[in-house]
Amino acid sequence: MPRVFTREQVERYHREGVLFPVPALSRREVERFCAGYFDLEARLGGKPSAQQLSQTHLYFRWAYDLATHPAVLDAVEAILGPNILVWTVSIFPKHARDPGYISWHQDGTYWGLSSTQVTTAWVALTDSTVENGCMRVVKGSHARPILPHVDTWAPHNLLSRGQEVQAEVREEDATDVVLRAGQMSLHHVNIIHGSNPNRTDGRRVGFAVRFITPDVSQAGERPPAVLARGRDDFHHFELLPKPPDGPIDDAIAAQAAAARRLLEALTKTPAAG
Ligand SMILES: O=C(O)CCC(=O)C(=O)O
Repeated sequence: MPRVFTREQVERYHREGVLFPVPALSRREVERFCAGYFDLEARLGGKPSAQQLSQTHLYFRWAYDLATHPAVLDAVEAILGPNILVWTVSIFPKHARDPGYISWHQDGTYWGLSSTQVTTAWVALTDSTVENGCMRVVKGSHARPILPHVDTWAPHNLLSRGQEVQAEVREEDATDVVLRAGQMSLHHVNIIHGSNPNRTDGRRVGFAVRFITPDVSQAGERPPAVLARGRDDFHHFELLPKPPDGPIDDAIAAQAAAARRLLEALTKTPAAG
């Protein structure tokens, strides 16, 4: 197993439900992945929603290469073990002075997955700061049971239905996950997390890769996944290959359809996202 973390760091992840900052990308790699993302964003009209931006790794080579980057996978392997699937990918952009925020929530509430062998690598494509609305977490909250959530439909909430956990989160219990471009965090599927609006003139972009172990299943028909490392002896997912570097218009149409399918699948679970 690649040793990217000390035993203490792995234990901290399991105790706190989050680990950061983890180095992942070089400056050149950040430039390459940002170029891929900003091109896609422009082609989608300049301000696509997070829901429009899911599953990019299945159709764009740059997004596949980022989701399966060796440094990302080495870190995930230290948490989940040698057999790893990319379940889904989401991108969370916040534009300059963007009022968009993410309410406190637990992902495990609405993903419809059969176990908590799930971790998210949130890779910063720009600096992610307190001022521009970095992710925030409540350390240790993943150890509590899944709490009730409501759909608020709040207009600037970046989650599809504005899902919000029904628990008061005190400011002093929140930790800011501050990252430089190219660094990432890992967070547990049940940790309470959210983020504030962007109060700066620059943008904030996070590329979130959701990883599972192959024994995990998802309610519904065999959804797509990517075998990132090791083997899959369970066959709960349809394993898709690395996407070709083909015509971008075809890739955009196929990705839009996949994003719609994922949203529909998640909408079938309570308090969906
Ligand atoms: O990008 C953010 O601010 C929050 C992201 C998030 O909710 C997630 O990755 O699960």
